[in-house]
Amino acid sequence: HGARTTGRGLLIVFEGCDRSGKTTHCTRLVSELNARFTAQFMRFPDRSTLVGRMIDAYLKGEKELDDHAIHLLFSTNRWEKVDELKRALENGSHVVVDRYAFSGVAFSAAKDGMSMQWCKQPDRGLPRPDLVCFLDVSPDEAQKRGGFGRERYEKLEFQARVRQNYDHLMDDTWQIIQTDHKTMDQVYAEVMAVVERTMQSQINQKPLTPLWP
Ligand code: 2DT
Repeated sequence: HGARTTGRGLLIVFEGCDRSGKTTHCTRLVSELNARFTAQFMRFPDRSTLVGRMIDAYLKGEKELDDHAIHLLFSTNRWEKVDELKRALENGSHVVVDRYAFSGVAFSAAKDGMSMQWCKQPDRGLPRPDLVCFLDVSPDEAQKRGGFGRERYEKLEFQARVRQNYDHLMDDTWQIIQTDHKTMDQVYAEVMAVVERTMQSQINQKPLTPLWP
């Protein structure tokens, strides 16, 4: 082996509406990356922490919270993991994240009286992903895949507003992958193609930058 020229790990985020297949593709990507590199999986909300348990109770409808308060808890749940995230990346591990600050903004800002501008502030300064894989699914197709579950937010009209908010968050780090009328393998091949392209861009030779400067 020659000199170590690998740089830091890539921060790869998956976003999308409910039933878009994020979790399936994240899990597969992590295991395939692990065959060649080291890769780690993270997901938000991380329901295992104290804050995560409050979020879980809120999502299940067992607990009521003001819209601002729950928004800040989702953000806290990311900040409490930021050291672990940065350490993994600096140690050269790729990190694949199932939902991130974009979900935070897209979902909270879908509520009346919650502005996108306000919603972005608590997550300012988190590491900006190198790649955001946005898995797009139409409401029709989502319904065919078994419909929405019982958690808060899993309603058609709400998901439509979330989808619109996502449009305002996209920038050149986003790759939109249409999942309607495609098999899991077809979608995954597209995921892998954008991941490979991101690796070839050598962006991991550059330091991490903060989100929403
Ligand atoms: P999962 O179904 O992926 O566990 O998500 N959400 C998520 C927010 O409202 N704000 C956030 O910051 C995050 C990360 C999206 C549970 C739900 O929580 C929503 C769906």
